[in-house]
Amino acid sequence: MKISRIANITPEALFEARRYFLKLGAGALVSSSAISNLLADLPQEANLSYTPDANPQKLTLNTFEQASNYVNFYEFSTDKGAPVKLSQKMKTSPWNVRLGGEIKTAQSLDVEEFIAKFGLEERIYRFRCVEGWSMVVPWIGFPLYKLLDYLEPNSNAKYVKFTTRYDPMMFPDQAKGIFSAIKYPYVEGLRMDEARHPLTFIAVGMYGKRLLPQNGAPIRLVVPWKYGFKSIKSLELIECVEKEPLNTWQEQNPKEYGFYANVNPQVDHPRWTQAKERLLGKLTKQDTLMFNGYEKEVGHLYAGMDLRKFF
Ligand SMILES: Nc1nc2c(c(=O)[nH]1)N[C@H]1C(S)=C(S)[C@@H](COP(=O)(O)O)O[C@H]1N2
Ligand SMILES: [Mo]
Repeated sequence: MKISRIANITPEALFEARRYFLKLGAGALVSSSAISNLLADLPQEANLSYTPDANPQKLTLNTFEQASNYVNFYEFSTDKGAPVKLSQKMKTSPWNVRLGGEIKTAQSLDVEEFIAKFGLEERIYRFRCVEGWSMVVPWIGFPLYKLLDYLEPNSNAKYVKFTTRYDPMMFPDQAKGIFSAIKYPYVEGLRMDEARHPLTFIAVGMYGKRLLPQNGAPIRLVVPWKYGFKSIKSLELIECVEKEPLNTWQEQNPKEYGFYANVNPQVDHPRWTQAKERLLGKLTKQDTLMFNGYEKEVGHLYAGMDLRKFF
């Protein structure tokens, strides 16, 4: 098999590439990062292979253009459109994610290894930004519980903490130091039961292709029942931890943003209503749904909690 002939970087292709090198007898010398370096030269625009979402709720998708041209990615810019151009040169492959904290074996995995280990499926989810806009996106990735099962968290692991890459050469706003828009690296967190919920997703693609840089390439979190800021982009580190992580937006402004950030039309932001939202591409607003329409699936996680206090 010639590596240069792999059109699709599927799990099968990665395994075959690995087998090919092992056959060469260079096993000990060929690390997984060497393989991902080779795969990095392959065209990233190749379609991914994945199990499609049957879309039982018949959600109407936003267009790829809408979802990839109106973004929030402060590491590039606080502007909604500027990250599109500013992120064009972002080098997203090879890309290792470190895995640590209260787990059996600390390690790091390349994005291609996540794909090979956990497979890919599509999830069509509503996505609601705390600012009051929303969209419907077909993400490609795998549920976070698959990674957590593999990492075997110990009994101290009560939360999962996520950290975006810190690389001022890659991210212009990080290079501004004390003049940056927010404190970096961007951090997020989930309670372990939230992290293990089957809806909680790690995305490497959308609309059948790899994530574009501006959407958080090459690997990001997607938590569909929470405000968009929980869905942290361009992950560098995932840790299982004992204490509730102080997430970036809570640290930035604790009166306005909390840890939970569950979509809730009944609890307004101090400066605007959360009862309605503007779906990208629409001129009129629509009602925001409790837990962004996922109340049946996730409501039990918050039984007995005062959602005004735990906002
Ligand atoms: N690292 C990082 N992750 C981030 C952000 C960010 O600025 N930096 N913005 C968040 C916010 S506020 C939203 S609404 C979503 C936007 O995702 P999208 O641009 O792919 O729509 O990403 C979230 N993840
Ligand atoms: Mo957001």
